[in-house]
Amino acid sequence: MMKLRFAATSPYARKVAMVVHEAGIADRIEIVVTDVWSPTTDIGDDNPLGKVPALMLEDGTTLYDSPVICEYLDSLGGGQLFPPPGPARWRALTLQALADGICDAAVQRLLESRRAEGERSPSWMERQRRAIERALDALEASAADLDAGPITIATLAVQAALGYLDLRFAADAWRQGRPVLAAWFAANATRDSFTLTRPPAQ
Ligand SMILES: N[C@@H](CCC(=O)N[C@@H](CS)C(=O)NCC(=O)O)C(=O)O
Repeated sequence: MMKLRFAATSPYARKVAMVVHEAGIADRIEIVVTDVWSPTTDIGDDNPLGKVPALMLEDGTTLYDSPVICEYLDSLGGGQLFPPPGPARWRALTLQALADGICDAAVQRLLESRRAEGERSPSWMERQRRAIERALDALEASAADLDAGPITIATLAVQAALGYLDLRFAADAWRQGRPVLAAWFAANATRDSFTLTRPPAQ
C-alpha cells in the first residue's frame, strides 16, 4: 500500500484525494492523518518541508508536493487528468498553479490572522487578499477554458481552492460579481470526488 500524509482541511491534500477518487485507486492508498502544526509531528521524516500532502510509495520513494503527487497518481489511473505536452497541458498546469496560488495566499492570510496582535501584519493580510481577488477575476475570465473538454487537473484544483475559500473566507463572498465561475463551481460540486472529500466544518 502507498501511504498518503493527509489533513482534512488542507486544500492541497483535498485535491490529491479528489485525484485518487477520479482515478479509482482509493483501495491502493492508506491515509495517514497528520497534524503538521503539532509540536510532536513527524511529518519532517517524510517531507523535509514539513507540509502535507506527501505520498510514500511501496519502494520507499516519497513524492511531494501536490502537483507531483497528482500527476503520479493520475498516471496510475490511466493518465486522464494531465493532457500530453501541448497547449491543453500548459493551460491545465497554469490553471492548477493559479488555484494552488489562491490556496497559498489564503493559507498565509489565515495564519497571519491567527498570530498575536503585536505580530500580525494587516498589510501582509491585505496583500494576500488582493492576490486572491485578482486570481478569482482571472478564473472568472478563464471559465471557458475550464469548461473546454473533459475534466483535467485544473477542474479539481480550482474546485478544491474555491471549496477552501468557502471553508475559511466565506464572508468574502467570492461568488459575488463572478457569475460564470459561480455557475461552473456549482455544476462541478456534485462530483463524487468533491462531495466525498468535503472537509469538516470548523
Ligand atoms: N505547495 C504545497 C503546499 C502544501 C502546504 O502548504 N500544506 C500546508 C497545509 S494546507 C502545510 O502543511 N503547511 C505546514 C507549514 O507550512 O509548515 C503543495 O502543493 O503540496
